[in-house]
Amino acid sequence: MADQHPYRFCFGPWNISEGQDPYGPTTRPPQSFDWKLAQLKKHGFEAMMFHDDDAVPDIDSKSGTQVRKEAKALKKRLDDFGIAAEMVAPRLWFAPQTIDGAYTSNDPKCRRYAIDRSLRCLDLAKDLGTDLIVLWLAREGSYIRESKDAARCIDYLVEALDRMLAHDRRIRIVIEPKPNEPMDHAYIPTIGHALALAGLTRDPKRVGCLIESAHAILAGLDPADEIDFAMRFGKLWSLHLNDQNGLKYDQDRPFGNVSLRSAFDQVRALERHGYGKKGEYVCFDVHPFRTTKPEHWLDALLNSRRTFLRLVQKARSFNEKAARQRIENRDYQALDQLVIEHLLGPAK
Ligand code: XUL
Ligand code: MN
Repeated sequence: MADQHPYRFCFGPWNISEGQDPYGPTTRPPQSFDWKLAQLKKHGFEAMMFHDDDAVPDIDSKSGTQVRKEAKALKKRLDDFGIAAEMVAPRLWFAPQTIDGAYTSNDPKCRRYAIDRSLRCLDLAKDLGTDLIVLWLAREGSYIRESKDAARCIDYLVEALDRMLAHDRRIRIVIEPKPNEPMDHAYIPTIGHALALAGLTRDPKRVGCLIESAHAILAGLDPADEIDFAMRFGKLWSLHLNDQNGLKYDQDRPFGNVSLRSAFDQVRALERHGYGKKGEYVCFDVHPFRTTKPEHWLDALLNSRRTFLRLVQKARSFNEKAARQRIENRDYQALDQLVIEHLLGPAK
């Protein structure tokens, strides 16, 4: 069993969302960034994740000097709160230039925009004191298979990653795969794809991955197996825990609330490999239900952390010897029930 070590937790300002969905408007009033930061601190989270424009709103319309000034002011505010910036992610799915993809757009001007914006994001990360860049490749894929050359798109992705790796020799890039939504099919749907792409870059050592539980489930994969796979390569540098009820839209539900057993398996995999020992954070990429009242706004995050910590206890108290015996006896029926009884706890 891994040493007892405290996990450190993190979320992003978008996880205190206002309830909007494609069919209806917000259901909670907007809150300021300062309020969100204060909530994060008050509830004992130690870091915040940022999209580049969470950190500097309207970043595209601002000069380099202005972005720098705002980044430094934000860094000071974070320092005052004793909160770290876990990562910065370029939001490459909002701007008109990314309608047909960002790095893989068919239009060279749009591809240039995506790379330029990413390089600015690297400078911003430096000012915020983090070396971690997250790439969720939202629009890198296709709706219409014949509209793009998928092999050439891999070359475009490598070119973009290479430009970033050359721009700042200190940064590390993590790819967050997701198989669909907004695209019909994404070019980098799984951790296997992400690590294969990393291998084509100029410095594979600085390209790793981030697993989001819901994204793995949407790809028809087991998130715990994805964790084991990434950690076998020493490549799991960040994590978005949440849950997902089947193959639907991306739900970002609280961790463990759909499949407690899958959440247990994810925690067990993290424990087995010592996730967090090199400073990695456990981030929750969860959204409150649309029905959530403002006074319960933080509950999706707090419940996810509570479930996570309870499952750490469950992983540490799992009867590994009994499990091994059942494995040796090829009695997986009994192993199956051992897990269930352990999760259920003692009968009253
Ligand atoms: C999208 C998603 C993003 C990334 C950050 O599904 O998970 O919030 O985590 O860009
Ligand atoms: Mn995510």
